[in-house]
Amino acid sequence: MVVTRPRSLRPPRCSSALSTLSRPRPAPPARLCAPANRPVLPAPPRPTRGSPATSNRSWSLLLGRTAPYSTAKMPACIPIWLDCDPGHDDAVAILMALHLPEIDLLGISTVHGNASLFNTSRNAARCLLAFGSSEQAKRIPVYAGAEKPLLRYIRHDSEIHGEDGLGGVEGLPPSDSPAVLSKLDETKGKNAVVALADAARSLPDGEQLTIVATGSFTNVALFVSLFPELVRDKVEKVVVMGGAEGRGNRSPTAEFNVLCDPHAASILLDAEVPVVMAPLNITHTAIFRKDDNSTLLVPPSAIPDLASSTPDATAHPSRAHTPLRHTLHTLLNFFASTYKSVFSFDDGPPVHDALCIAYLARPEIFKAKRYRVDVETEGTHTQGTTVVDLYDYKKDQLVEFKKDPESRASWGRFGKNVLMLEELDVPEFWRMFQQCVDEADKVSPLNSK
Ligand SMILES: [Ca+2]
Repeated sequence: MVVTRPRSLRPPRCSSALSTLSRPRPAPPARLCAPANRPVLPAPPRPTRGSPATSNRSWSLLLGRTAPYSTAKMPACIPIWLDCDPGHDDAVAILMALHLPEIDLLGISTVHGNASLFNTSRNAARCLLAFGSSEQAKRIPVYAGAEKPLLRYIRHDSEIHGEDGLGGVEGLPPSDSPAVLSKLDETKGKNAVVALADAARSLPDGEQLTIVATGSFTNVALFVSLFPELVRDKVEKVVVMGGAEGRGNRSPTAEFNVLCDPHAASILLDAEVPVVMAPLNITHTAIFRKDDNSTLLVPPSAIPDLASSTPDATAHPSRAHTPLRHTLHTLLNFFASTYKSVFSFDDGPPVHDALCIAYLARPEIFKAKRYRVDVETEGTHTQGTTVVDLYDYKKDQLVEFKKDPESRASWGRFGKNVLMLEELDVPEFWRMFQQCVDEADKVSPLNSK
């Protein structure tokens, strides 16, 4: 077999290295971020890890200024496909995928997981319609994918996400609203996995799709099985929320997304494509705390105005500044309540899935390391566990990795197959989130009611 070596892949890093995949994107052809809902401007300044952060206000000012249109300075944009099971943290991922200037969201597919496919599909449409601009709501398709795992019995997580997957969230369009049903009708009867393949195939020569998977991995496993040539030629990498090293959240040792369909996870991890994994170990550090909630309710940029009219607003922001912020407040606080009651997370909920989007936009705020990871598909007590080879016990089996750690094959069955995200600059992550809310505030239809 001829193994192509993507020029985009660098050699694997060793301990405490920044992402091996945080490399400059291929220059031509440049995909330029110019969605219709936002001005085309140079990217905001990015503080390096440990440097003073850019405030929300300075970001807003930068984006709000008028600058001469300059294609030379426009940031390259990452074309992504989001496969998800909304889900409160999926909803945050959708919000950030819509509003981070580095991301170009081409499409959304849904999968069983946090709730039934019926509900996750409707929830994806609800989030798109509520958080995006009218142009994005019209342009970005939502496809319903697999409604059950490859082999296992189906399971959902109403204890954490409510019966419909977005329990406790106020202000979203109802699941049976004409807008939601009309959005889903656009793709009714069409296959989500084929749509994903079409999206990859439609990219210009030299450009590759990044797949983000934040639910069960059934759709993605079917995709890599059905379209290996596209995986090789037109997919840059797959970024997933899932797995863990040494812990679980829906069994003593298994993370929910992997546990829902461990066979699918195994198929994905053995595919010859780079997989970046955000495991519980890092997502549990991205906690939405009280201070984050205060900034969500009333953005710092609004406080000077509020302070002159309502003196208590800065000290006790009890009301959301916009309807969109109220919706996000109810979303994250329902999630906080279930994480507190089920997992005793007293400080707030972790927004697992959103880390995948943040990684693509700002890989420099993460630390990562490449490992061999396998999935326990049959264990009596450990089904769904991700087995992370921290100390290279399997190195003699990794013949493709030893042969050429830059090859696609080195990420497959006989390679170090996962770049594991291990550390995150958490304050910077939350600043990114707040910046996305600032941007969503400008276009969300929730704010025009
Ligand atoms: Ca999810």
